[in-house]
Amino acid sequence: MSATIPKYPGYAIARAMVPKSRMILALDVAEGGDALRIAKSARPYLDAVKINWPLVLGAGPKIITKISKLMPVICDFKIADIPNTDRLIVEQAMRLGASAVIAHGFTGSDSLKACVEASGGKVFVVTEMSHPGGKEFTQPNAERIAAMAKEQGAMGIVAPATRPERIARMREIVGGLKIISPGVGAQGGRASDALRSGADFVIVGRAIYEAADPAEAAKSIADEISKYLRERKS
Ligand code: 3DU
Repeated sequence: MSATIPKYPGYAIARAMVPKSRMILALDVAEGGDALRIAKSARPYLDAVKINWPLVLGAGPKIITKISKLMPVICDFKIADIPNTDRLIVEQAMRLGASAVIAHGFTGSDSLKACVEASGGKVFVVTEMSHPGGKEFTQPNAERIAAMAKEQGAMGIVAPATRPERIARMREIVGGLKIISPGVGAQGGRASDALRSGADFVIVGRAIYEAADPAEAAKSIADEISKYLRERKS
């Protein structure tokens, strides 16, 4: 694993990213003021914020920098290009303050290698997607992609909370890599089921940012998680 680029602002935060709540907010709102308000109010219940295209296109790339001052930011750009373009995208995301990026794996090992090198290893690789269509093309290739993520020195993988049994299968393949799992709430998955199956963090979007009180919604999922973690310990 290459770790040659430690100078980006998010790098130190990434090293400090230890699981507390085990929850990552998918902040898919398009307006910067809304994004900051929701991130600030839900912050006590979060380990990180995931930023995707809706917010970057709506509020501009500097929103990554602003939110990275509150919490670690994972840039979910689903990077999927030739190695050189992948490297250029990752460099910009890290320069803006991202602690990690999300890349697709289907583009192959050379593309993933470029992402790993450009981020100092801070890449999560999409394996099987959580929506119904994720079964068509991503599921048949997910196990190979997970194995490649491990071989190439990625930090972790993205696996579906909508199919906890698939998280368990991915865990067998990736060993100690981090697993982050979207699909909790609006897509029907449950946080405790995802964690029980081997996820390290769950990703929650609409169930928090569309709620009348996002902090309260985040708290209720955080409570479910803490209850599960207490039971697991005892
Ligand atoms: O369904 P939600 O609103 O909780 O948002 C889920 C987020 O996770 C959203 O940003 C989506 O782009 C991302 N994601 C998936 O939902 C499924 C995947 O397989 C990968 C990422």
